[in-house]
Amino acid sequence: MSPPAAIHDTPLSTPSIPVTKGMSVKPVANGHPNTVAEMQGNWETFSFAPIRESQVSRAMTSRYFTDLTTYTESDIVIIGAGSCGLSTAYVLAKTRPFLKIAIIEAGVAPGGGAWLGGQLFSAMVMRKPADAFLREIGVEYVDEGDFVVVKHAALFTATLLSRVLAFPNVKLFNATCVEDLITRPAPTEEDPHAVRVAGVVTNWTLVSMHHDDQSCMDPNTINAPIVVSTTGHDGPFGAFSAKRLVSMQQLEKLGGMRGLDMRSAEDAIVKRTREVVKGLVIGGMELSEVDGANRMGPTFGAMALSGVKAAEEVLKVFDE
Ligand code: 48N
Repeated sequence: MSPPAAIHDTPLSTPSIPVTKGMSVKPVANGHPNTVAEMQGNWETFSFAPIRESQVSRAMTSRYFTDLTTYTESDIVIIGAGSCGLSTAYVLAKTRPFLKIAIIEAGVAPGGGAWLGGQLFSAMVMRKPADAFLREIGVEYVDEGDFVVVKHAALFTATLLSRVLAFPNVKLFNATCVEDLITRPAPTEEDPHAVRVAGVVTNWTLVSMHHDDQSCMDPNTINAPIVVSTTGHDGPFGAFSAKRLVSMQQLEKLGGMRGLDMRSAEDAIVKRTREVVKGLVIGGMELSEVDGANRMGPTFGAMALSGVKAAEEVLKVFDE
């Protein structure tokens, strides 16, 4: 368990963006250039440093499997690297640099539905006070009064992704799918069959998509005392944990996302982000499938602030 909160809470108000001050450059044997400027105009003599294919393989696989071994016992697992999952990861990684945070993303490309603003238009709208999160991570916007506009949704998502990946206590496992939840019996007076979530069951996404046409391809596991599920409301894997809770009788039925109502949807999603069953916090648009909240359509402030709230719900568990 992590040391008491007081030791290392990092307030969000000081946007200390983790930027590498200039990478150390080990000298290469035959005096390669160290700057782009030195290369320009010298292409005749240009060549890359020597390499053997196995060096590349070892550089990738040694790191990946070290990470997999390190994070097989995580403090927190976040399912889904969309705008809500990444916002959750940012807040947790920044305020608790001692917690190991694993993000499991089914797509090769993280980011979920936040690469475009709506109907393939590029600008992204966030209603105030979500502009505070944009200032926190350092994304410029145009202030339109009650809302702000980021010139391209990819600027928000790429900036947030880069901030999250720069934290040393975060590991993103993309192209990896959560196929199930690890559970432990946690009977209550109301429900003797109640469980608590204690981690996730994973597989390569491409494997998950072919269980029907290949022989058994068993999964892997990651243990964690708390899981945050932000798998969105649609798509082939949408609302994964909400649906799984229903099929394991931990939720009676899906609430079913309601029609689009921007004014009610965003407040509801942020306010209701919570620990739905012990050990499992659900946020973002997946929550609309649990509670039957309305959808908000092409505005993303609730995703960022649901992530802020989800992080707060997680820290309650660590501060118990
Ligand atoms: O972007 P999404 O789908 O989900 P959120 O909640 O982060 O953001 C939702 C937002 O993009 C909207 O839908 C906007 C606001 N529109 C609302 C509206 O009314 O239409 O990201 C979910 C991520 C995706 O990247 C999926 O690939 C991933 O979760 N995912 C999974 N990753 C691993 N294992 C799984 N089982 C899984 N299921 C989904």
